[in-house]
Amino acid sequence: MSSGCRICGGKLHEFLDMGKQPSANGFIDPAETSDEFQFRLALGTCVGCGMVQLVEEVPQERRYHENYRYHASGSVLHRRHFENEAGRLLGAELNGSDPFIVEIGCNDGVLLSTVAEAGIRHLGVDPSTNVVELARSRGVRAVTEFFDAGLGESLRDEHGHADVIFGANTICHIAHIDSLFRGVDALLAPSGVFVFEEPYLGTVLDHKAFDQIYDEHVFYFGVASVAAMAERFGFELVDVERTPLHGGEIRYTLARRGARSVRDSVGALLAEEQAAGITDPGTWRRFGLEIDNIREELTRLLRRLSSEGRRVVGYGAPGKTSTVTNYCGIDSDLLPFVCDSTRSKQGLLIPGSHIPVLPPEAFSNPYPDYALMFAWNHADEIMAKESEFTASGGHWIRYVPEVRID
Ligand code: JHZ
Ligand code: ZN
Repeated sequence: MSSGCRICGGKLHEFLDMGKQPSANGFIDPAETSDEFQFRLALGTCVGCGMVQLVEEVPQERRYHENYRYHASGSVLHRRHFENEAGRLLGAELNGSDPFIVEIGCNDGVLLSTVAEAGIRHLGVDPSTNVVELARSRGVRAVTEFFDAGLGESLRDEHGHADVIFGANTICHIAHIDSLFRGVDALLAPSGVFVFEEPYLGTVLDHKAFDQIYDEHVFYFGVASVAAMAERFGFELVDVERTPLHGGEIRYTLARRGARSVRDSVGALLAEEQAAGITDPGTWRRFGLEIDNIREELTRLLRRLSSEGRRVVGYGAPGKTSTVTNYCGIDSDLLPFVCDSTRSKQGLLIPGSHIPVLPPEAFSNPYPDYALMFAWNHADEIMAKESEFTASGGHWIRYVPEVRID
């Protein structure tokens, strides 16, 4: 059972139970499928501060370790996005004398490699050794650690204050949020900014992106809940901006309370959230019914295609694939394999559903009749790369925001 809100201790109102699920990036060896770890994937809203969060959680050591499978540089879209983001920070924030940026969850150095090239003092912090090694090979200075209060203090003692603390698809993964903010408080310069971009609750709702719900995403940030969280820990949400990755995220900029003026963007998005009823229990009850429908339609479609003798395979093995296949009960009978360009996922099985992950070459050898697009947030890049598939009569299947054949 949950012990309440991780931010304010308030009671969690549970609104969605997606059943027993594995850790989404816990790809497994075909020889080691017994005794697979599972937890109950359920979401609740805090009645005190409004933060949507997992009811139960998976220990962080199980999620981040020497074999973290997600490599942030795996798409052109991501590389360009973080190059631009680094450029923006270099121009707007890292322009004083001897500036310093710390990235929490630097992964393979997708952002910091640009900062390193510019010769700016930086430090990546990431608990997963394998991705830290990749970052180092790109000239990034990085340490293998979980960020918390103690680390924030020791980094300040060793390197001095940071002008920017950055995180992308990381801050919502950190359950010990109080310790995280104490670390940020210790490390951040008085006029510095804490910037993070993360999956957006509003996008989950609009796109019915139920596959963004998995163990790594402990929190489902919204503008109102992040503003409340910032305030609780002595900060202020001063700017928000929509960014395009993962179907639509928000970049939050926090400063120490009163240190910067609050941009109009904050009020504007808050108003949008209110109009959308993002915190209303009824909204999420409907969401639960809608995703039940997606599950029914998708499995019905896959069963029909299978009974008609059509070949269907999956494209992409993002963390999302685990939620979709396990929630919908899709196994290797319905989907013999998925292909993915990440070498360290190939040869392994999707956790829970045990669908094999093969290299992209398997896709064209020969092309299937239909391909289920799991990496839908990279659809433009993938469909352009695989244009031969549709040219030769193949069809893409989408499942968010609705089941559809293209
Ligand atoms: P992608 C990530 O989740 C990880 P995931 C993390 N947990 C998080 O918080 C969220 O983002 C927000 C493959 N691919 O980016 C590579 C191809 O095969 O949607 C990846 O395995 N061919 C930190 O896992 C997957 O698709 C291609 O051409 O949902 C995409 O994973 C391309 C472009 C990608 O992240
Ligand atoms: Zn709370």
